[in-house]
Amino acid sequence: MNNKNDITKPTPSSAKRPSCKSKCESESLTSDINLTKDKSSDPTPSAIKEKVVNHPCYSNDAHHKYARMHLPVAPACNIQCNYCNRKYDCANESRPGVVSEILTPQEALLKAQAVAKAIPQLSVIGIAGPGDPLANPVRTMETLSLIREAMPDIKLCLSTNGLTLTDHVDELLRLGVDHVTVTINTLDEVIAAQIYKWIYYQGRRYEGVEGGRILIQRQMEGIAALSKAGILTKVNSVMIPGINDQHLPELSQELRRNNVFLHNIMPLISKPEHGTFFGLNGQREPLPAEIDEVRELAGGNVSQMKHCQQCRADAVGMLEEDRSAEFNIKDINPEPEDYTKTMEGRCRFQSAVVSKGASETEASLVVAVATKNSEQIDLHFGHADCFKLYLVTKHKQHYIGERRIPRYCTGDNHEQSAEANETNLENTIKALHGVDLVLCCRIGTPPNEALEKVNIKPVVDYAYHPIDATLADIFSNYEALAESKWAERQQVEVA
Ligand code: CLF
Ligand code: SF4
Repeated sequence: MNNKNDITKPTPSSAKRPSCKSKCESESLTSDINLTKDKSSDPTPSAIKEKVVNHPCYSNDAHHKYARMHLPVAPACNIQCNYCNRKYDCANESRPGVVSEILTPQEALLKAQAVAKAIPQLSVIGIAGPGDPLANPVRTMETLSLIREAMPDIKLCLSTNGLTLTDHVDELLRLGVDHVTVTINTLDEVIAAQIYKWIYYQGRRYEGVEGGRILIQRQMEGIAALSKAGILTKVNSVMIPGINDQHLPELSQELRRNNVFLHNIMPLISKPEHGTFFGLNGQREPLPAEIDEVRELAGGNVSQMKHCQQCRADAVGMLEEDRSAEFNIKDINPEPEDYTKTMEGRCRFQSAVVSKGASETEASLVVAVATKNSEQIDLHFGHADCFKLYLVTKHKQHYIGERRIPRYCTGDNHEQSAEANETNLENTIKALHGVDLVLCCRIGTPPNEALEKVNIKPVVDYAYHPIDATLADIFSNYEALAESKWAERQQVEVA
């Protein structure tokens, strides 16, 4: 039995049927936010909306328009789940933990750039295995860092069992990982003992209830740390009939208390041919009606994801498809073209998607905004580490995505900063490729000149104005610029 006095064990309140019907389809996420803290540093509704609007897993609507890819750089795992066997690979099989090849961080970057070019819908790159990304921290962080530096228009995502999550939250935040998924199957150590064969923690192997207790404690500390860091957190739970199915609504109550944004209750995959403990021992999979019932109960607490495809750890493409077989590393050109060119094509494609084709038939402007809260133009150019990109036509404004950059202004030490600033400025200008206007609240002379040189117009006239109202107003002030850029583009296309 559980030891109720054990301070390492979370203490969920008892499960009960929610009084309201689940209204939590993920398309309504932006208006149904589970963040309950009242701190001024919390993300604004606009910031959260922009985080999820083009993430295919976090938004039901986005998965019809945007693609994801997983980079299989993390072979090892620090726990053994009874539903996982990473030994077997079958190209026709789609389940977590399965991959056709393990990549080095450098190969992962090559593949990521090739996929970003071939699939302009690609908005997010995640590391999800085939083991646990954080049981392979060096390979995982190096890969994330390479992608962050070379591909400013890509969102970064990570999926983990949570055992060592707290040790890495600061680094994930520094690398601009906005979305983390933690797989939590139970808060009860007795149930955990039936799901996990062992865990390996701080140089020791733990089994049974003891292993379960440590894992649960670390997972809950991990999601608390993510919430504190402002990283959007999703929890995946594998529903195992007869083991944790009745417990999942109770788990979702605790997730709500920890500001988890989205809960993804996934059916157990359990076939003898997969060679897993559960598969070999006849553990059955849940029926669709059973999953619906549990999601309905849990949905009263946390928004439910219902479109998960239980992707392979090397999945590529829209969620409903897997194009991983088209992108084997041996077939990828080891000399990729300059990513700025790829990024320009991707921006144009994504502009057409968000504007439903308007950007291809009329003059428009791509506007980059320096903003802390996604509601006002409230950042100095040199203090931005991310610019939000919008497409503005005569009649409408649309959010496209973002460009992550190294902060131009790095510190107080003058000697060091001058050199670092120069490199950062160069990278920032490169990352803004394809942008027409930059809105910020202030800008120094060197960046101002550097932007003008590459035909990007810096604008400070709207400092501290609301973004929405500014974008609605700005086209009329820069219509001539939009028309001349449009004419230029038409000429290039004819040539
Ligand atoms: Fe991958 Fe997971 Fe990021 Fe999505 S998948 S790391 S959040 S980018 Fe998505 Fe695939 Fe389901 Fe995962 S459909 S298995 S939930
Ligand atoms: Fe497999 Fe993931 Fe469980 Fe590790 S954490 S055993 S990789 S399912």
